[in-house]
Amino acid sequence: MIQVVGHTNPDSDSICSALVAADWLKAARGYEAVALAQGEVTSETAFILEQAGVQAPAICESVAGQKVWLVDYTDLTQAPRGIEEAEIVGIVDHHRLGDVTTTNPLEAWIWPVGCSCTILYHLFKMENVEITRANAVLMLGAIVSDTVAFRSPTCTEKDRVAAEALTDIAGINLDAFCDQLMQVKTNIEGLSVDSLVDRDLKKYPMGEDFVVVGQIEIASFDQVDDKVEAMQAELKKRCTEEGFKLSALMVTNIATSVTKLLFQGEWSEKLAAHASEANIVMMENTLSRKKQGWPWLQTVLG
Ligand SMILES: [Mn+2]
Repeated sequence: MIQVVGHTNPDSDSICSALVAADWLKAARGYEAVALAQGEVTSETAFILEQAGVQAPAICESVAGQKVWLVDYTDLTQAPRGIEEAEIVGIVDHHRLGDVTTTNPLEAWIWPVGCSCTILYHLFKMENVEITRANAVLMLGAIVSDTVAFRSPTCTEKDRVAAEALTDIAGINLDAFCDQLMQVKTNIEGLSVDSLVDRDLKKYPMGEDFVVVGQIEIASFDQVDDKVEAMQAELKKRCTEEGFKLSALMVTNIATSVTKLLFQGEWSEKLAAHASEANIVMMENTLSRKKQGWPWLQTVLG
């Protein structure tokens, strides 16, 4: 049995890719496979699952001694417990190559596209496997989410081709679906500050040290004005309690493509020259952590 599992603090792509990849492994390869998640789904993912009529994957406890297929990451810091004693048999991902290593040859599909589900769509095509409506909705939802409705600089022609074909199979109105999904994505009402910081928090190794960078997407900065102070306090707490050299949160306004980067920690001084006010950098035309936020931080922290 192959355990197909996405990254920690799972986003929609991580969940949808795990579900779809498990189906692809069964249909295209005849393997036994099961999708797992490293945490509860967000309300955005719940919306996509509901549209698809699919249940959320079970929570992954430990993968020690198991065959594992990674979707949407290749960093050990984002992998489940027991990964050192697991056999990684495959990868579908669209991030920079991380630090996983394997003992046996593996199947690795890593493309510089906007979404892991885009790669999966092309794998279904490659193997001539029929795409069900449920899987089409899951893949489309992940693509719309990851590319911020095709507006992110991470979005490629391959994502657009996949989304167009999947829209036909899903039989839905793409514009309406994008609007609905963006609304759920940017709705942070009733969410606690620590859950917002955790929501999409990623841990990156830098030499011997670690930094964490989270991201939340909103439709207007008014939504967070009264939360910034508490968010900064929460970021500071992460540094003192967990020893991170920097903890940062990209607060991204998807309506204007402006990101407010909040940051705390010992390495804050490296960012001070770029700050518009204490512990805040304003980043124009910035939607993507992978392609914009994190590369910029790496250079400045480097
Ligand atoms: Mn992704």
